[in-house]
Amino acid sequence: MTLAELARAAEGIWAQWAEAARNLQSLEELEALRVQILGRKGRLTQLFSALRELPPSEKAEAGRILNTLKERIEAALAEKKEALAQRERLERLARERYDLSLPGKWRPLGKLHPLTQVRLEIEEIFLRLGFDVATGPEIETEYYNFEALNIGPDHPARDEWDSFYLGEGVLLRTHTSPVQIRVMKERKPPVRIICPGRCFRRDNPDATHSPVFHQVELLWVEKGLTFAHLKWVIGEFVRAFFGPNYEMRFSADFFPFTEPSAQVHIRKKGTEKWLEIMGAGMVHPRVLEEVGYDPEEVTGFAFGLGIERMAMLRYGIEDIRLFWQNDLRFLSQF
Ligand code: YSA
Repeated sequence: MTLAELARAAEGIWAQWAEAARNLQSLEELEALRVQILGRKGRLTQLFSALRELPPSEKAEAGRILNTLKERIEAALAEKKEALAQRERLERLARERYDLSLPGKWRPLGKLHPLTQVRLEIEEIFLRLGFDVATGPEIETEYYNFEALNIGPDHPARDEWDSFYLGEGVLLRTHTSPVQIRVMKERKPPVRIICPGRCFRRDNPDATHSPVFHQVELLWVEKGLTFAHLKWVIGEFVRAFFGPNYEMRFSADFFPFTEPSAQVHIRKKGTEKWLEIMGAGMVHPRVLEEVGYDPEEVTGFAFGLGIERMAMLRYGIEDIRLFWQNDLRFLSQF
């Protein structure tokens, strides 16, 4: 190849670029053109290889021609690339334009079940008072559910807790009190816990009873605890949960695992009706002995309240069955 032929070929390449560049529609087409000219086997690259065939005296001039062409094409390519990219950007923006006047899509937000909300609130109150949360199994043995709580095999109190038996000596727990026993057997005093959980009784469903319901048990065992401490804790709880407009009263009751035992009632100040909210009492010495504590050394108190009952009082709900019906009109109010 001569210098003149090389210069003509270079012009031909520029003409090819100029012609093709006019009709380019996309960045892909631009890239294909770049490869055709500047790629490893591109026309200009091949022309650079042809430099070798020229006599040394012409090489410098030929090199200048090719480098100038290369720079021009590269600059034009960059300019074209920017223009095409800008065009594609504008087209995309036009395609993706949002119509802010369209109505939004309503996505309903999930919520915690009202019973869960009430349980968490009760837990929060007692956590602030320094209690830990403990849990125990829903499938229990007669020993933990009854015997260790001083409810012997023929004790009439067993009738009050009509139970679902799963097998010999194994049942669905009828209250959260067995968790007291499990925790006391594991820990040394002082013990300060609450145990929220599900309970099961063969109670016919009605406005205030459900065969499955929830309780929160509280237990505090330490040196020197008296009934006055129990009254103080319950008073703090009633104030925190129901507010200052409620008053409480205690009346005598009987539980085999507490002595003395009491029922706690509350009522709105200025109204007539007292409502029972929990059973409570000083832990029976036999229960303390059963778990290996010395009743001469430590005393304790406990109570058990129904979470459904708390929620019904708080929200003025008249029928416990509403909690289980999964009716969104009911649930979405909480
Ligand atoms: C008493 C003294 C203690 O030192 C510790 C705990 C207790 C409570 C005892 N273990 C107990 O279960 N007592 S209870 O039979 O009266 O139930 C306590 C609460 O559970 C009731 O006040 C009620 O709110 C709730 N409950 C009982 N059976 C229910 C029910 N809630 C809904 N449906 C049922 N079938």
